[in-house]
Amino acid sequence: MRAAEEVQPTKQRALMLALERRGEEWQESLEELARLAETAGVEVVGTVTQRREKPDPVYFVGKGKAREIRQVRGDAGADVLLVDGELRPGQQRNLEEAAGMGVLDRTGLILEIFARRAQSRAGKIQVELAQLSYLLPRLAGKGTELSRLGGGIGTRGPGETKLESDRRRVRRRLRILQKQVERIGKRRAVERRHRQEAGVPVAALVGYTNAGKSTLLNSLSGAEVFVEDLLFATLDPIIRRVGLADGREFLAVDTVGFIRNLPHQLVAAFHATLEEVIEADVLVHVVDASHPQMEEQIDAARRVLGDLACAEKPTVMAFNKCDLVDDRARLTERAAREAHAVLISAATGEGLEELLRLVGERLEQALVTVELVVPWRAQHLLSEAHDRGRILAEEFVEEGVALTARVPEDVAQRLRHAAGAGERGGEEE
Ligand SMILES: Nc1nc2c(ncn2[C@@H]2O[C@H](COP(=O)(O)OP(=O)(O)OP(=O)(O)O)[C@@H](O)[C@H]2O)c(=O)[nH]1
Ligand SMILES: [Mg+2]
Repeated sequence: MRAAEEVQPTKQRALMLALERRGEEWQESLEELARLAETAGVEVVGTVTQRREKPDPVYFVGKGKAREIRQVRGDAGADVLLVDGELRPGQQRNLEEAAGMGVLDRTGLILEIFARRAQSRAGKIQVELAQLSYLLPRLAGKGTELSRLGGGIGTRGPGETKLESDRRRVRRRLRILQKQVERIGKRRAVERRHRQEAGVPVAALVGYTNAGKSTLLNSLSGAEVFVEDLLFATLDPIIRRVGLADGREFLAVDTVGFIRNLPHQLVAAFHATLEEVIEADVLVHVVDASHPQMEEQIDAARRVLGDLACAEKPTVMAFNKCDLVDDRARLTERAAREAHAVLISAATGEGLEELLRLVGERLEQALVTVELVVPWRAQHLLSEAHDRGRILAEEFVEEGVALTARVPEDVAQRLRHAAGAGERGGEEE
């Protein structure tokens, strides 16, 4: 009996639990949780909700409701409870106790998905770091077992005996992982520096998960990037060279998708990956225009960009999947509300020329690398470079300041002019 079960593992069955909060879009959030469950390979067999404004500090929902879940669980044959929200470690334990089943909150579920998707060494290290930072405060009382990640999701843990040694092990492992992530960050920084010195600008494809970023990268560059109709298909940054109509080139970076309330453990652990976005010259914000929650997804992506201090970067909005949209007029109107926007279909190729034209335009306003000596009498340009660009290196030399910086094109021109004038020993400005 048992052996047969293990050979043919049945799909895990989940109950979802959410609070019906007034004015908050809890239904959309719940739909997204269902999508996340599907991505994690879990079948949703029922939903329990409770109308209340604030989570109960002990059980997340009321105690009565928590007991009710135990009943529903039996009827539906569910083995894991997915909570649409963030549980404090204590709430998670109490709810597990009351409901009599494994409990996973939204962050825990997203971490499970990331763990399954991570392919590269760097991706795996970053996911493990995020998972352990999430797990550490939960290793108390009847917590969740470390090894549960290998088995089904939300499996219940072993009890108290191993706890102290578990905690020590986790802390030690966390330190090692943090060092490794630092190294990844440094290596990527060096690679970026080389790209910048080569003078090829970078456009990062950003946006909500499943918007079509990887499909777009494929159509733009002919690359074969993993595309799937699931959330978080891409975890590692992928970089491809793309040509513009006028012969210029840029590098397109495809990276991890965003989501509403992206867990902060993930943002922290994936900093080395998100750095590709932070350091890009231009952003292409890819939007799934066929999605009923398009506006919420745009907002969610913008919030993440804000967290990364990228809200002010030159951006092109690409309203993708327009082949699936019936009301073109309405979408065109919506796009017109953005300063730089275009309707595209990464699948059919529609609008891609216009997209490239816009990206080219935005790249001109983006930063370029200069490496020169700013003569002493042109020091006012230095403060402008500080204000409007990014200083990569600065060193005092006899003739002035040896500067390597990324600055807007107009500042670059004046810097070059001043440096050139310095070389000729001219006095003109
Ligand atoms: N009809 C249509 N489908 C598209 C288009 N672009 C992407 N898709 C589909 O949308 C799904 C998601 O596409 P991906 O390119 O994997 O999306 P992504 O933004 O890279 O997703 P993550 O890596 O998970 O963040 C796939 O099934 C694609 O085939 C489009 O223009 N039209
Ligand atoms: Mg992708």
